Amino acid sequence: MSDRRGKKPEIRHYDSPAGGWGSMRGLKDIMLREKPPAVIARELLRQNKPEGFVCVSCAWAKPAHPHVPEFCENGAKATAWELTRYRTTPDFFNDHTLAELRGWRDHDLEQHGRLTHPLRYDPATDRYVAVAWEEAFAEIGKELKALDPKSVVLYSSGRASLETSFMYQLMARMYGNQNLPDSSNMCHESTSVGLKKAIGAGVGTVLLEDFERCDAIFFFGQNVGSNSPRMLHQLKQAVERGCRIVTFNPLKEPGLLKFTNPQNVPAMLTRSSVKISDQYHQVKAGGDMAAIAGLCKALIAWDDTSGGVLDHAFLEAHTHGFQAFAAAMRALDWEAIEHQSGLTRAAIESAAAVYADSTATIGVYGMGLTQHRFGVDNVRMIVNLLLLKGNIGRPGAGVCPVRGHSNVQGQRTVGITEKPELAPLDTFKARYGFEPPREKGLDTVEACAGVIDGSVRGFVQLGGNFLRAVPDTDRIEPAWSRMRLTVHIATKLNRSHLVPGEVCYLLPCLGRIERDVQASGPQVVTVEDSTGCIHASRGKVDPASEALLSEPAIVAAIAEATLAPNPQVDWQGWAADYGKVRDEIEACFPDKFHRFNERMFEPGGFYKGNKARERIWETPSGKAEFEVPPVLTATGFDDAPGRYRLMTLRSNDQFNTTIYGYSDRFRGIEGTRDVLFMSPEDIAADGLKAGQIVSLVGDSGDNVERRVDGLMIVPYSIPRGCLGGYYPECNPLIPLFHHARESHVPAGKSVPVRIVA
Ligand SMILES: Nc1nc2c(c(=O)[nH]1)N[C@H]1C(S)=C(S)[C@@H](COP(=O)(O)OP(=O)(O)OC[C@H]3O[C@@H](n4cnc5c(=O)[nH]c(N)nc54)[C@H](O)[C@@H]3O)O[C@H]1N2
Ligand SMILES: Nc1nc2c(c(=O)[nH]1)N[C@H]1C(S)=C(S)[C@@H](COP(=O)(O)OP(=O)(O)OC[C@H]3O[C@@H](n4cnc5c(=O)[nH]c(N)nc54)[C@H](O)[C@@H]3O)O[C@H]1N2
Ligand SMILES: [Mo]
Repeated sequence: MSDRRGKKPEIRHYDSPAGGWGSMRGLKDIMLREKPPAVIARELLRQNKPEGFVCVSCAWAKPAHPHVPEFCENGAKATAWELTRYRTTPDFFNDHTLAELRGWRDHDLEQHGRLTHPLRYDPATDRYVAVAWEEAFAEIGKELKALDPKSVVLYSSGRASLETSFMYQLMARMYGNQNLPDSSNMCHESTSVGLKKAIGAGVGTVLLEDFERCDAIFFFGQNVGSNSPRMLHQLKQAVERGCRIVTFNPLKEPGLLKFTNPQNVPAMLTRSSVKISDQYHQVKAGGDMAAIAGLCKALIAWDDTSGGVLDHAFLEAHTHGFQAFAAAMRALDWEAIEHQSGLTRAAIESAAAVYADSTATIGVYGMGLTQHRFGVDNVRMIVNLLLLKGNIGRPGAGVCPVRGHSNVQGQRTVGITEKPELAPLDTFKARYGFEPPREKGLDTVEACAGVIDGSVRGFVQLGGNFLRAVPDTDRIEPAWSRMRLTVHIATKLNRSHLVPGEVCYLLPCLGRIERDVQASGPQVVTVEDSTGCIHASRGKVDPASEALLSEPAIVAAIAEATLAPNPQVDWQGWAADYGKVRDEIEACFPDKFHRFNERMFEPGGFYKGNKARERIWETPSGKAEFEVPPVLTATGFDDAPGRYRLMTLRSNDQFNTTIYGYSDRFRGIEGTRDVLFMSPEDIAADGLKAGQIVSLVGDSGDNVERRVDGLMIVPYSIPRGCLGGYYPECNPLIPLFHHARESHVPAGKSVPVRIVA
């Protein structure tokens, strides 16, 4: 049972396009395994449609005029995973103690199926046992009331709807804290901090229509083929129009090389594909700041000699700090840029030439920029590059952070934040008649530190798999069970649920694809995509179990059991009619959500707006800010003999800690996740062999042993000194303190490690 992988590990060479037949096979495999009900075909056609449901996988934008099937291989996998026929019932827990289940793999825990009944942990037998909902809420309320609110953390993973998220943050603040970390803290928080400082808005500035007008796309550290495959349609169309894509990524990612649209029958039959990246630069992990500095230096030099390269009118009217930035770039020497980026001057200049020729450029990025010690500075650097030619706030141009979870951006919009300045606290106070806490709450890293030092006593988890997603997992797990209270609202069993506090509840909820009927009738929820557009989502499938409650209903019941009655907050009334929650969101965030209930069905979503797109810069200087990069390498540690930079990566067969299977097709890995990608030159230099099993140990010099064993060496096209391994298996190697300065995003893309043969 604990190993369902079956297949023997296999390493292949992959040179097919992203999408294509491989994608159809990937989909077939999961359909056969999950055996979702026949309605699946109908559901897939409703995916990402104005009257349908919003995909539970990534946050990529949903077009106003969708394709007949507007889903990708991985979106379809996510749908099948939620609609699976399998169930994890209370009986299952009769047969398995938590100690035993802790020996199971992430894949096997979730693949066992949907949770069906509310469960309470019984320490006497080390098992979960069924409990009535009322009993669960009453005891959770009693426990929360007994705890100091400052010692309780209310985490959320970015899947919960705007309605649930609004209620959840209000509950936290009425309870008495803003300890509201969310998955964004491990993800695009470097964006929220960096873009806010640079352009006054913490989110991207592009809309889908900009992809129809750009003539260059600069792509940094985002694996589109696996993690936002629907975006390949926009990229393919752009390329076919003559747009040039320049990619910076340490790994050759097939999704960024070529693409066959699996929905295009002629292309499938002729096996023809479109080349995506015009140039592909294998920058060193953490070397982007140097690479972008090289681009900027080249552009500034060309402009100094012959003029006409930079947009001086824009720089003059709209930016602050250009002269200091330009002077710093002029002063850099190419040798340092080449050394720190791992790219030649000629390669960087050829990329700069594409940018110089472009009239409208989009800068796209993902975790390859944000998850570094200098992740915020990486984000600032991409803005520097765009500002040089006025590429923000103009049709076809802008900055495009590709968000992760389907509503992670939206949660922040409606108040899930530990930062008091980002929530309308005075409005909450006036509208709901309570005194909201004003001090900063705990973010993810601080919450982990609090669990370790014992100051965090209670932990509520709205979705997600915190204990598996965070760094330094081997240090945090032992401390986790010392907490008094742990409460999980979840759809499937995962590692976080298997390490109970003294009192522990596991509360199963409806998924977004399922029908949600409340006292006022069938409900609709809303989510915000990567481009700031807000969409309605209507579930239609029969719930996995009759005992499930919706997330808003669970949050409302916990709030009622915990908080003193408040005539201005009608928790049950809100849970009975989500339209009323949307009225509250509209009242608290009127600039973004006016006529919310009316506009939510607009095809393509309604745009919440972004001042930076209109070139209104909400920064202290009132202009877009250049930043002189403080360093050129984002790793935050020095190179040393034997020390490698480990990048922790997603495979094509997972959604974060949800492991669908063991096939990373694009990278040629089948049947295993225990691999280490390494350059053939380094393998030879270290006296190692392809296929050899090695261990990784942490090398951050703090005298804590961090170790992951049993990794098979796979020769791969990756710069020397860099390694690739999978997340979450490699998370024990990341020290908790190794995170982005300013944003506290764990620096999972350059972890200092050594190889032990
Ligand atoms: N199918 C699927 N879709 C997903 C997810 C999933 O797990 N599965 N997760 C969702 C979530 S929450 C998120 S945040 C996104 C994540 O999507 P991505 O942002 O694509 O994140 P990663 O897969 O971690 O990989 C980032 C890419 O950055 C590259 N990289 C690593 N280090 C560097 C560097 O220093 N510089 C540069 N230039 N590149 C680097 C890696 O080679 C890799 O191609 O995807 C979302 N969508
Ligand atoms: N080393 C390393 N660590 C990383 C990363 C990395 O690249 N490298 N990436 C980071 C990033 S970008 C992110 S976003 C985090 C992800 O961290 P999380 O968001 O905490 O983790 P997920 O794996 O997305 O959560 C999966 C669980 O969510 C629950 N779930 C699924 N659907 C629903 C639903 O509809 N409702 C509820 N209530 N529960 C649901 C299921 O029980 C499932 O087991 O991990 C971070 N950790
Ligand atoms: Mo993420």
